[in-house]
Amino acid sequence: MRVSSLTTALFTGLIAPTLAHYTASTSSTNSTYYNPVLPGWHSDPSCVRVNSTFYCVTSTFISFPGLPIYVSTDLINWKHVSHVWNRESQLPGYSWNTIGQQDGMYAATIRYHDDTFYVICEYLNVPGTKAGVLFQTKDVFDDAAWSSAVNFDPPRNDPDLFWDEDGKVYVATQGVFVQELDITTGAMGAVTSLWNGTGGVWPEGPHIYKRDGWYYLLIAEGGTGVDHAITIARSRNLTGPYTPKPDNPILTNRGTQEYFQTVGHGDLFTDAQGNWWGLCLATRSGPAFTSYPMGREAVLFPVTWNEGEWPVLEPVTGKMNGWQLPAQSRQLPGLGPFNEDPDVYDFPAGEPIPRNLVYWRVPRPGAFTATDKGLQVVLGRNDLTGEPGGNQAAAKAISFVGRRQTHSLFTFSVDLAFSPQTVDQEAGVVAFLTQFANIQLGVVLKDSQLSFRFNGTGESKTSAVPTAWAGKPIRLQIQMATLTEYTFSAMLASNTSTKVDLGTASGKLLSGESGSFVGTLIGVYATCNGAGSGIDCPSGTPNAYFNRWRYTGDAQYISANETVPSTGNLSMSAV
Ligand SMILES: *[C@@H]1O[C@H](CO)[C@@H](O)[C@H](O)[C@H]1NC(C)=O
Ligand SMILES: *[C@@H]1O[C@H](CO)[C@@H](O)[C@H](O)[C@H]1NC(C)=O
Ligand SMILES: *[C@@H]1O[C@H](CO)[C@@H](O)[C@H](O)[C@H]1NC(C)=O
Ligand SMILES: *[C@@H]1O[C@H](CO)[C@@H](O)[C@H](O)[C@H]1NC(C)=O
Ligand SMILES: *[C@@H]1O[C@H](CO)[C@@H](O)[C@H](O)[C@H]1NC(C)=O
Ligand SMILES: *[C@@H]1O[C@H](CO)[C@@H](O)[C@H](O)[C@H]1NC(C)=O
Ligand SMILES: *[C@@H]1O[C@H](CO)[C@@H](O)[C@H](O)[C@H]1NC(C)=O
Ligand SMILES: CC(=O)N[C@H]1CO[C@H](CO)[C@@H](O)[C@@H]1O
Repeated sequence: MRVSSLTTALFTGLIAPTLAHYTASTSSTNSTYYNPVLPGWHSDPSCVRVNSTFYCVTSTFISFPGLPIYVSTDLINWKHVSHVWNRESQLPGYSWNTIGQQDGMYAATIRYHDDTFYVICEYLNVPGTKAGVLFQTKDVFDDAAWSSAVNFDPPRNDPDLFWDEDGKVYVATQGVFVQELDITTGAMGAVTSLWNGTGGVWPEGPHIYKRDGWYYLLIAEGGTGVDHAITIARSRNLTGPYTPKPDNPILTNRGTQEYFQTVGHGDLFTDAQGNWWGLCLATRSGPAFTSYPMGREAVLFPVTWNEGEWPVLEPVTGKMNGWQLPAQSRQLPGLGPFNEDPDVYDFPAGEPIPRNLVYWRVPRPGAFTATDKGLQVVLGRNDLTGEPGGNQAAAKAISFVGRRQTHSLFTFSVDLAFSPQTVDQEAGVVAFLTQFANIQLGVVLKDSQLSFRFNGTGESKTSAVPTAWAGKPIRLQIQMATLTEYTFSAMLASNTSTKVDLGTASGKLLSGESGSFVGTLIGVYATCNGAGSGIDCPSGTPNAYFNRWRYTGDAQYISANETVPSTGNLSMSAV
């Protein structure tokens, strides 16, 4: 499948001239590379360099584990080494009381001070809690080393974390305001208004840098859609007054025909040579901005920042040229995977669930277990919308796990062993943006008939599972073979020639609206569709077993008509 789609691309001339994702330029010391460097849903990136290694965090809203840490020494290959928020006990009760689909962990900032990494964030919309959360660790490669949260009460979201030369710590937030923060107690000082931006809506995502005697204040403006932009101001004094750069914004694709839209919300850092770079978010939608199921992804841009001058940020496109990149390397400590690598998961008993698989809120204890039959999933009483429990009860009762769609074109398949006993017991695969925007293909008992149920439109379509398939593992597949459409198929795991396509759905269904801040996850679900009571299915409900989980990236689009292979694929062919 993936070979033929690549071949098609080659023969139709849709392939980029350079076949490597990353090539050192021959004519100068500068390098060529392709965006996004963190494909798939990776919004609001914040990054820091320590020694020769780069560390980034991205926003995750309601999904759990949250706040992934990606590490790289070459700015291209990013290894997913931990999650800052990885245990319920770090923020007891927060997740299960989170109702809105885009509540939870907003934009974070990562910084390093005194041999310690800090990640500061705001967890929005849990009544009765302080929203500010500050975590720390001395070992980013170990989930367990991340601390519980120090809570604080910021006036707005998107906290920055800045150590001034006198050792005082400041938190700037949306608006843009600044306050001193006691990082041990969470106590905050008086609020000062720093800057209202240049007039775009939602001045937010602030980061403060001190350079050559100036405090620089970098922010996002215009909202996180097609008007998004990065603007900057500076002052000799941390609390202002700040003077805007005369020709703001310093980075945007607003009003352009670029494939990469919504460019904004970034963070700047140097490499070990002293050259400046930045990461920000962008959406591969083109100006039409209608089909972009991966949502907001992270892109890398070179920055020229001469002493005493304003920084100059290179415009974001698919093919980039800039400072010489550090030597390509995948030699990094800790467990992965790398963001663009394929999934080859068989869930051996006793092994942890792979790090890049995430849930919608903290899962119920015991709901997902690696067993000798594959990934055992306990059916949730509620369907993926959260009904019939609704709202709060839904928090504990959705059985869903998935990985980010990290490629424009991909193939995902998994083998399902499931024998529903009672009407409406169901398990299957799903392309999931939110509880209100997802496309499902399940195996379900309808009347006394084992059936497929495809739901791509809100109206479901059922068809009988061939009688010869009864009792055998069924391979369910989701594929994007074009930029605009998902195809859902089923086949006998033991004979792929039996493959039947059961439905197609537009990528537009998983773009924006209830999920404008998030991005599509590809995974599996299981539900008894409201039988039972509270948050439990009736006792005796069989579990679903998912095995041979495979996800392969088939192509990355870097413009509406050019593709490049992913770094995940390059790594497999021994670069
Ligand atoms: C950076 O290098 C210094 C000096 O070798 C070392 O003490 C420190 O632990 C390193 N920090 C990280 C995060 O690697
Ligand atoms: C930002 O706007 C508010 C409301 O108009 C105003 O009170 C505040 O002083 C402004 N802040 C700055 C730094 O100009
Ligand atoms: C800097 O800000 C502080 C606190 O707001 C103020 O006391 C001081 O006068 C300011 N300095 C200058 C040079 O503006
Ligand atoms: C190399 O890239 C930097 C950053 O974009 C740019 O400032 C510089 O002009 C480039 N040099 C050459 C020789 O292209
Ligand atoms: C189909 O999915 C939509 C969400 O995309 C949901 O609102 C609807 O309830 C689902 N229908 C069924 C029968 O599950
Ligand atoms: C596999 O399925 C195809 C299509 O139904 C069928 O023609 C073929 O005989 C099957 N092969 C085996 C070994 O059962
Ligand atoms: C891609 O599309 C652009 C804009 O529509 C066009 O100018 C360009 O020639 C196309 N390139 C290829 C390789 O088809
Ligand atoms: C999209 C892409 O480049 N796919 C390639 C990934 O690597 C395999 C093995 O080298 C190739 O066969 C694919 O064509």
